[in-house]
Amino acid sequence: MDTQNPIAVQRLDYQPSSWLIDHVRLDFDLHPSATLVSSELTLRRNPDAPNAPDAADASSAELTLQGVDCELRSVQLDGRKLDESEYRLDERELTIEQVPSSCVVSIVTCIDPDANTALEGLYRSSGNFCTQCEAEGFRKITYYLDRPDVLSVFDVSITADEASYPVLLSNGNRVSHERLDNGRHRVRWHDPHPKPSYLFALVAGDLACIEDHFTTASGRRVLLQIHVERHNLARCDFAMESLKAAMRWDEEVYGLEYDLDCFMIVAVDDFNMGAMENKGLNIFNSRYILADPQSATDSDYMGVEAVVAHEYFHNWTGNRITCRDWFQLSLKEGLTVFRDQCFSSDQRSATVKRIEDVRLLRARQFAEDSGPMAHPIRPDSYIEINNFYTLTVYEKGAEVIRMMHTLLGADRWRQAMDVYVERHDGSATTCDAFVDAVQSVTDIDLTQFRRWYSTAGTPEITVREDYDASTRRYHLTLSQHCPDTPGQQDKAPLHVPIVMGLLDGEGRALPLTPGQQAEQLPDSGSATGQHSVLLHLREASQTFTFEDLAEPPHVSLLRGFSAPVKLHHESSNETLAFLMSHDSDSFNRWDAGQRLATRLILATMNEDPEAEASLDFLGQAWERIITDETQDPAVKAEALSLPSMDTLEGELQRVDHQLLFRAHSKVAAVLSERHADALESLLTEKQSGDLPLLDALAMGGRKLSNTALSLLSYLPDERWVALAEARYEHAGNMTDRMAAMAALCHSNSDARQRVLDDFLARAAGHRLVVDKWFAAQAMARRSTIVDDVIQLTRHSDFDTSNPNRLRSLVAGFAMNNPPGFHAADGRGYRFLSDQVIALDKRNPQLAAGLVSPLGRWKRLTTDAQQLMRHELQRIMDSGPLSADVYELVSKSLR
Ligand code: B3K
Ligand code: ZN
Repeated sequence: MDTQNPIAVQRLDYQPSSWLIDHVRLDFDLHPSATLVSSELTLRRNPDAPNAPDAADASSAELTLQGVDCELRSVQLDGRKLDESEYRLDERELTIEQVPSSCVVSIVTCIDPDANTALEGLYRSSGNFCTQCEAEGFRKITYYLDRPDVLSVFDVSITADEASYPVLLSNGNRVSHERLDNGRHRVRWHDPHPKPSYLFALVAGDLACIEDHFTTASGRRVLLQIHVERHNLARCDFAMESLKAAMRWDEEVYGLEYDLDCFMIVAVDDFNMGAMENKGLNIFNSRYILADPQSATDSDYMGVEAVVAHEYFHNWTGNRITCRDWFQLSLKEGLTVFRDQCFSSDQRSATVKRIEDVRLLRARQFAEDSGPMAHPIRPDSYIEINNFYTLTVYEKGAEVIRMMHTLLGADRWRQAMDVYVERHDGSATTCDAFVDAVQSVTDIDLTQFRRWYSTAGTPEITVREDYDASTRRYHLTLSQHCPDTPGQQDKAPLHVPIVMGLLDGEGRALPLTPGQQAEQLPDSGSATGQHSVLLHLREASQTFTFEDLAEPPHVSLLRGFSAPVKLHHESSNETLAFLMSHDSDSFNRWDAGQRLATRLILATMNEDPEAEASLDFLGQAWERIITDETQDPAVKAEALSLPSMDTLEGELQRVDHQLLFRAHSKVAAVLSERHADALESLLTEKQSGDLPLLDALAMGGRKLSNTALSLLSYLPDERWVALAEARYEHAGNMTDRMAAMAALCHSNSDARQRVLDDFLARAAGHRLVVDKWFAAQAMARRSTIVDDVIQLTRHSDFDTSNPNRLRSLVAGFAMNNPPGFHAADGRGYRFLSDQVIALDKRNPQLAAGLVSPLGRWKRLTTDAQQLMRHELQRIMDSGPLSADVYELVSKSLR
């Protein structure tokens, strides 16, 4: 693209398409470096477009189709081959000048899948053909109206060499198979559901599959297939179980059934993201399908379950009801993330799931909100849409949906979803239309709530408490403010649902009579709901009064993290420790511990004498947690995990990473020292070895003992290395083996190398396991880390053409190793910018995915700022950039 003149697309410029494609026929003649794609588009003018002709008007008009990197071989209009003078062609578009109001356009293009290193459009992975079309990859296959609001019925035929590509797949139902005489064969597919081009998929390869069936609530028998390379066949069972569980859950919770005769998943090794929800033919990064005890950790298993469910849930929220334009991306992504979060939390511990999701939001999404790319969940403008598949659109988008769920309660929420599906099934729509559907079932006025869709940044809520003994009244004043973000100043207040409760001095929940401003929680039957009320914070500052309290209460705010905000609440050590023990809301018990730990780490960093007192409170609380036999071990593990460096960064205006890291490590070391005996016995205690691998208790036990190990790794090597090596040797599963290796990577011991060598040898080339070997080393807290990482880029197993491998080392280092990445001499920054520059030429999306750690310079110390800016500038000056990298780097430099 012309980086001097990037074209920004604006949300408010949306216009309906002038043309519609009712039907498309696609014929693929597959060859690795010259695939012929013949298309036949049945077009008509869109009656709903501005300047649409009336029915009687048969006059002709211009037709512009998008196409990139495809060689145009021929164009026909209603069967007549067009002369070059009858159309215009440039690098992005094909324009046919005079086209009658309804017609058939036939196009032949030739594309080169083997040269496609960007992994967008049609490409090859491990010798097999596959596609990735969202957001705008279809235009790399043929010229088309490549936009999500043009929905067509697809008929696809695929012709390929039968020996090399015995399996030929596309969306919908298989219609026919024929053997041709030259060793080639042809399969035809028909997808009855009109869909936009971004949901098109094709796969051709030498694949094996596992099969199962699912009978829908209304009795339709659906064939389920997971296709993988033959040697991976034994690793697909968990993904299949997850798929069936997700299908059942969507029927039970939302009444949504699957709608085709077969549902297929294909796993490929080279994939830019997690997975893709193509209609009836999901294509996955193999890391979200393949799992067995020897190669996958518990969290890998959970990742498979969540992503399989997420892509399946898109069948309704995304595919049947899709986005009108890409600014509406959160319509499908925020909603579908919310749905997969609820699904996962129904499978096992809801508390742990909520904690994990909030950790991610605070560590990564809050950072996005306070950085150069801050944008609302419904962005207003983009240069490259692929840059907006962000944590904001996905995770904060899910929080916005969750808030509506909280406001309505589960029953009303289901009604809202029913209305949404009823109104919009089979169409492309907007976030506004979604909220309209929600509004139609509730008396709560959502006008102000809609600002969540247009406001960037994390709102900050400051808390003030006043108790008046004479009137027995307790006043809670909440003030909200949302910091300025690029292009947005002085933001209007949001409607923030605050779920809260009050506790007396004994830790008993105080009965709250909902007054004018506080309401009974709609889901008052739920665990959180019983003693909680819902406050609607709508003003910049609002005081809520609670009557008839004999003593000043302890307040528990934002239960279950009822809104994606930062809370500024000056609570004493006593109060936080009290809430850690007594809050009836399990999420807030955990969060009180996080707040106490944050206070302790920041006080340690500032050499504040207060640190001592916080340490005592936290230390005693940990003692109680460790010895509490009744608690879920997974929840205990969360309670014994300190807030991450990224989360702590979010609490600071200016960050000195080395100082923060030293304080973080010191606190970890002191706490480990205090509890060393208990932590060691957590490591050596009888593990729940007999329980089934994925039993919640067994998983929780592993999580707890591995948390203990990770804490011990802050002590001098001689205290824990032997233990870790023994644990590695006796590990019966990948979770324990990986945790022991990761801990040993921090040490300077011989054991480290022994274990690394052994791990790599055992991996025996299994790609996902080798990725772990790189990732564990990338995260090491070693003073030589930058050199170690550079050295690893020269390892024979390092491969920049495989996104998983590249990310495991490079993103692993830049995003999960703050002390290494922020090395004072700037070599961490230099390493990353070198990678971005080199990668941008091959795979812009992957390169762009690495840029964000370089965008946060404004919050660094002056020296670090200069070093980081220098690297951004170096990328900018390195030659023509992709639109992807250009957009992120130029916005980061502003
Ligand atoms: N919709 C895809 C993501 C596409 C990313 C394009 N750059 C997967 C998902 O969110 O389910
Ligand atoms: Zn999605």
